[in-house]
Amino acid sequence: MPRTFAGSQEPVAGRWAIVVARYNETITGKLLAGAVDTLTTRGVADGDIDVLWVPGAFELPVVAERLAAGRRYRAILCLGAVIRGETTHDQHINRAVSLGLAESARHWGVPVLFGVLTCDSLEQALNRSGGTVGNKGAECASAALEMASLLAQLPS
Ligand code: INI
Repeated sequence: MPRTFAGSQEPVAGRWAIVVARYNETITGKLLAGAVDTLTTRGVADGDIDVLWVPGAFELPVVAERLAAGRRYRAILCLGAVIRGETTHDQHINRAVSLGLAESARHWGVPVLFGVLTCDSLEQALNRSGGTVGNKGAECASAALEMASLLAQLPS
């Protein structure tokens, strides 16, 4: 019989960080609300959640790295909304952010969640921040709970 490890939605004790970009705040505010609602609905206390605002998505990795290095959080949820414009600016942001967050997660062994919408239009972003296609912030919170629970079960 194989020994199986799987995380659950039951919150492990500890603190949770949400780093959120102010750029496109009408969208990121909804992602934040979705993330906080999911965490608290599953049983995380409000007081165990720290929210940190950064100017734009590009600034998410430096804060995530600092928090991960401090080892105070069960998971670090990073939320942003990058919407394609007339130039390739969005591609540079998306690449730097996705690689940066993945690097911090791997290096420190802490779940660093990629809750950044990478959309072609405002409409796509609205649909993914509580509209017709769900809420990326809520999805991130659910993934954070599962990963924290799984990592807590693994031998160190
Ligand atoms: N930041 C975002 O979070 N979303 C965007 O769509 C965006 N666009 O399109 O420019 C954006 N730019 C700002 C960027 O994240 C940095 O804050 C800025 O470049 C300073 O480093």
